[in-house]
Amino acid sequence: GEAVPAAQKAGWGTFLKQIASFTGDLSQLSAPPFILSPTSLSEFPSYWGEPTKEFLAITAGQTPEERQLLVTKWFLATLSGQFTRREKDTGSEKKPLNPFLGEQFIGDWNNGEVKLFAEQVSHHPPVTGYQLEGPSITYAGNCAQKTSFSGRTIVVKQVGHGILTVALPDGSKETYLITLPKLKIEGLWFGAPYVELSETSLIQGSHGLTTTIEYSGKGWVSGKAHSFKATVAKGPHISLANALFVISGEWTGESHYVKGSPADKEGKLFLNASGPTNPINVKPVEEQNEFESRRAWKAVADGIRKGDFDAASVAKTALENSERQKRKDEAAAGTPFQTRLFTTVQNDPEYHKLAALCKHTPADEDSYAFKGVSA
Ligand code: 0T9
Repeated sequence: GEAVPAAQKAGWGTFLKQIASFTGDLSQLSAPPFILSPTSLSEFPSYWGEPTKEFLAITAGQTPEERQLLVTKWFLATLSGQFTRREKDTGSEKKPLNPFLGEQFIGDWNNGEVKLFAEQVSHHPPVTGYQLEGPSITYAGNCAQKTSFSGRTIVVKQVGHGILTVALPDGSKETYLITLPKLKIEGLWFGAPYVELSETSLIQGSHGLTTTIEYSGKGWVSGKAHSFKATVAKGPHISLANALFVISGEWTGESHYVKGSPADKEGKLFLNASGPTNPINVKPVEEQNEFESRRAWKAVADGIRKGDFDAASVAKTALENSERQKRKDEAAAGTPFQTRLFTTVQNDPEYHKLAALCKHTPADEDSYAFKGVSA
């Protein structure tokens, strides 16, 4: 563990042993201070909106094929934020704060042109629901994680999906199901965890086109970290022969595309994912409501940032105890907690329709519909 501060080496060793023998919810384990992030997991949906330009460009697509490519470009443009931002900013992946039930994260981009609403809709297991809204386009999703341990790697299955809805000029609607890739957390042994993506994820349009994205890392065919190959075809990808487009490269850097199935041609530039990012704008803490993440976690986050871990720990215990008390009170009063921004939707027909098109087995998970906010 060369990245582990000397004073925390023993703690890191204990933590690794705990992880190795653990199944279930990693967020429940307490980790040594050097690996703690002052940011809550409820903020992560903002990565979907950071490629704001790519998100807004989708509605300008003239044909289903063009829009399928634009949705694919936006999706790929979100990945470097989702999976390498913490490493880029702080040198390693960090353990995010575990959101409390009903925690909210709200913000916008381009002076309100695109808005984000996120809410922690479940605490055990942790599930975040979110909605991204722009002119004539919304993206609604939910995300939970199932973790297991394999060798020296944490394997994280993302449970959840997103549905992008585009309002077309003729008044009709087009939808896209986004499934989420599996991730591996490597570098744990050295105290410098980072994320690599693996296996496949899908983007299924209601018009019948499917993007199948296959992820690979160091030591795979290309040998390069953070690599992918995506095919756009009618239906889920089986062979390269039926592909309308093939896009390949690195989701942290450049990718290129070719029309039709490629020989070895590199093709034209599809996306450069290493450009500047457009961070979300969030109200100052003083103006936030009491359920908003940065306000609720302020004392904990300040403690972590200043290196005052005793203060952070006292504040965190206070927050957790107060949450536990609320659940007890609700149970005693027979009035279970109600989410404020989202409602649960079981067996969302849109999800099942799109999942059938790409032969994705719908997971046994709920969807969440955004209720809107009364200003
Ligand atoms: C949804 C994303 C997700 C959340 C994070 C696994 C993880 C929590 C979930 C899946 C976002 O859209 C994308 C990116 C990163 C994922 C996190 C990486 C990570 O390590 C944590 C887990 C819970 C840990 O903190 C493990 C402990 C620690 C030793 C690793 C730093």
